Amino acid sequence: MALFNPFKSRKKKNAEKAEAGSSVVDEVVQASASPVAEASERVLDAVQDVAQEAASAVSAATGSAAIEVPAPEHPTPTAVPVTGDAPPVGTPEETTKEQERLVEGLEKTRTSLFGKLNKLVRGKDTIDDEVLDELEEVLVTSDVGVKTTLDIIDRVQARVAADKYVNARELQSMIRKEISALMLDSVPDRPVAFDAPFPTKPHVVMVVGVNGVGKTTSIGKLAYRYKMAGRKVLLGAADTFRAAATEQLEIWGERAQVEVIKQGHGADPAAVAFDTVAAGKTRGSEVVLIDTAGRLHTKAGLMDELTKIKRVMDKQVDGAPHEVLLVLDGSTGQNAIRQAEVFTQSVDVTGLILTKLDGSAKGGIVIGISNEFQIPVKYIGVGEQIDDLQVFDRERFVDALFGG
Ligand SMILES: Nc1nc2c(ncn2[C@@H]2O[C@H](COP(=O)(O)OP(=O)(O)OP(=O)(O)O)[C@@H](O)[C@H]2O)c(=O)[nH]1
Ligand SMILES: [Mg+2]
Repeated sequence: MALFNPFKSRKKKNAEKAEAGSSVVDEVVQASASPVAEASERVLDAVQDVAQEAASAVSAATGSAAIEVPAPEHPTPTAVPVTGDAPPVGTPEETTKEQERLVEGLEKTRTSLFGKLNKLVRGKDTIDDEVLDELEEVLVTSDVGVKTTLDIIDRVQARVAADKYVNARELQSMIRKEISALMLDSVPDRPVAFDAPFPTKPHVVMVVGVNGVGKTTSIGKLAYRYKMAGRKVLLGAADTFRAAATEQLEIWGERAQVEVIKQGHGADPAAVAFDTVAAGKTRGSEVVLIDTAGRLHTKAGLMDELTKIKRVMDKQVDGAPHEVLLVLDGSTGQNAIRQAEVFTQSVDVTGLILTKLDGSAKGGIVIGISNEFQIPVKYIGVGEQIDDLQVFDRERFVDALFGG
């Protein structure tokens, strides 16, 4: 496997840095602008352009607004199982079950990361430049992300400089502490607990992301969790582009036993969002969750549409949407980071949902993404069932990642 390692040897790098005053980050930027990276980016863009144009042509032919590429595959509504044996929300039994699911889901990431870390410290007594170079490679290739890797290395290096007696065997517990410290917590205005009070009624949440990442599924799971916590929830079917998107949300609404406001295929998504927030107000809903069509992060027009949807909701309820949750498919590694980059530039993303962590070896992405974009990871998806969404808890996550 060709590893992405933008780093040179630490000694060489430090010498060059002193000489030219260049920074490690500069090197990384240059490395990512290499001909290979550029070429692969062009291929990706070209594929996306072709897909987008095809979607536009279909939309033009059908007379609907050309807004998005339909997701390749979708679950047949009855295919998603609902567990009947879920322990009651918020109980110790539920906490244990959630931790087990997380440990299970992160197994591949844990095995891979551990394997690399163990290999790294084997036969070494001290943390020297060579160990730090290898640690950089381990973290970058575990999808932790370049910026966060550098942050972790800097902190480890500072500790080593301050305490000469730190040895290589302690490296794992140091990394564990640093990882936990780097991840952000959610702010009180946007609580993660399903029974926590909101400052505004209704509390409006818009869910965005590229195609097929798990937006609608996550909304269904969120609705269920809020409902189980005794909250009054309303869903808005503002994905009016993809055929059967409304029906898919309605099925989740039935499962979670919450109502869905819809207008149907081809309607203006901003109008649906407006109606939903208005209905939420008159019905006394506490939480309003707005589903949106999957959109390619590279298309400015589609990103502008989100701004319009946001604007109309604010006319109904001050400050709405109070949260914009960006859903990222955790199994796509660096591609998810690229999506986050563009979405955060266009929309004011307030929180992240990382889905499909079950069975993925790329769980390391969770570590870097919150630090890289300074946005908290709020929820994680660990399966397709209705109770497979967890509030993100960094301690619990690090425990599941390192064991113990
Ligand atoms: N294994 C697993 N699958 C998931 C998870 N979340 C969503 N999925 C699956 O991902 C697929 C796409 O989910 P959707 O919720 O339809 O995705 P979407 O982002 O709404 O898609 P579009 O509306 O087309 O943009 C479905 O098959 C889901 O069951 C998860 O946490 N784990
Ligand atoms: Mg959807």
